[in-house]
Amino acid sequence: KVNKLLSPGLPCVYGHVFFKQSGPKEKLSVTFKLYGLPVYSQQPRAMHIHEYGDLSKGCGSTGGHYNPLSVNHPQHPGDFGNFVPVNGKIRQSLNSSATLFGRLSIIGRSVVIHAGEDDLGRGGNVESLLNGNAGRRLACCVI
Ligand SMILES: *[C@@H]1O[C@H](CO)[C@@H](O)[C@H](O)[C@H]1NC(C)=O
Ligand SMILES: [Cu+2]
Ligand SMILES: [Zn+2]
Repeated sequence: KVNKLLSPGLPCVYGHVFFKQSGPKEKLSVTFKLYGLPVYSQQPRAMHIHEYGDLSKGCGSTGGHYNPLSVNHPQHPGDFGNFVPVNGKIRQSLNSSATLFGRLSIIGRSVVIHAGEDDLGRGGNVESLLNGNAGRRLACCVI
């Protein structure tokens, strides 16, 4: 899937996020291949699964973090943490606690990459426990 952010003045991030899980009891592997970040910047960028796969108002209509169990950030199933681009690219894989199966499936939701760093719940304010104060939404796509 490919989607761009269309905010002027922000990097035009594009690429793919691959999800692979061979069964409901197996681990979900997530591979990020993202491009278009500033080549000389080592700014960490937060990535999350957001609740809605609704891009009708760009990344702004994807809602907050997908939080089916009503827990604090960064315990949401799609709290992927921070990614430091290398030469403007993020190419990384991780194992996630999210799932493609059953009632808590992330299919139809969205992935959002933010302009800023995720404070991982340590920001000392209410927003920190909701979204990690990760800033503007650079790009997003539907899972
Ligand atoms: C994901 O889990 C598998 C199986 O436990 C392991 O072999 C692999 O190294 C893990 N991948 C990452 C990126 O941590
Ligand atoms: Cu987010
Ligand atoms: Zn979160």
